[in-house]
Amino acid sequence: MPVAITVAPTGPIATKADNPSLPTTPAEIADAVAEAYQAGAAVAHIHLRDDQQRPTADLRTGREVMDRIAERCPILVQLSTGVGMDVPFEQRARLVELRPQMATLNPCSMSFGTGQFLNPPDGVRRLAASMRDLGILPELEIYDTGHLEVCLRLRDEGLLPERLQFSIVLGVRGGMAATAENLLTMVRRLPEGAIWQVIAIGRSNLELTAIGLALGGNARAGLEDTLHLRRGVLADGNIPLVERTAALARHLDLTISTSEKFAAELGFGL
Ligand code: KMH
Ligand code: ZN
Repeated sequence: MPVAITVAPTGPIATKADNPSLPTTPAEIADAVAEAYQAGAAVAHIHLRDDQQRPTADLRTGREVMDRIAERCPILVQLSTGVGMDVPFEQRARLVELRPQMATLNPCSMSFGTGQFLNPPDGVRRLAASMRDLGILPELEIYDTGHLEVCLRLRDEGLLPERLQFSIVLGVRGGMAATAENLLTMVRRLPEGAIWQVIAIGRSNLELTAIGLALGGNARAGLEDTLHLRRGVLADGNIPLVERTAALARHLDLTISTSEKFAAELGFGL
């Protein structure tokens, strides 16, 4: 199966003070996504920022970002319902009203760096049900083995599609450490036929992305996951990170999926 690369141009925490190339306005985010599409990304994982660079779940901002991306390229849009630690769950959940093709679903609450990431069980069930009803594919963000068990339970209750799509998140303080051993443990526990990728936060981004590709996973690249191209060297935008991931895949003799092919693999047309 060809490898789908997801670009994650902006996350919930860093600002331009951390890396001046971080896209934060709708125009900057759309530019970054369009360039990443040209560099081989099939999916864009999107966090929204307000004009003070703070994470927001504002629906108008979301509409503007989605429209600007659609004007530029046919990439699959995956809205983050994680948004940012300080945005209340119910506001975050409303983003599915924008009807992206995909959206993240974070199944459990946890400590997240110095903050707390609240995903209450009843809210998660409601969000999963609205994604199902609106035909939005959930990307299940699992930061620990227990998160996977919760997802399997939700699937058994009919709240998730039969074929699950996971992001195995490594390196968040509060979740699993970024080690090859943890990744292998998670991959072994995934249900048959699952689609998955590694999200490797911080220093081990390159190594764990490479191991994920070698194990048959998809890959994610972008400033949400690492601000650096290598130790001590800030990435000059998202493109060097996407290009690096595409090169890794090619060196491993893997073909890179298009948005259209990945949409077909996921069972919907573009
Ligand atoms: N940065 C990720 C590890 C989401 O997008 O749904 C956490 C996150 C979740 O931002
Ligand atoms: Zn995210």
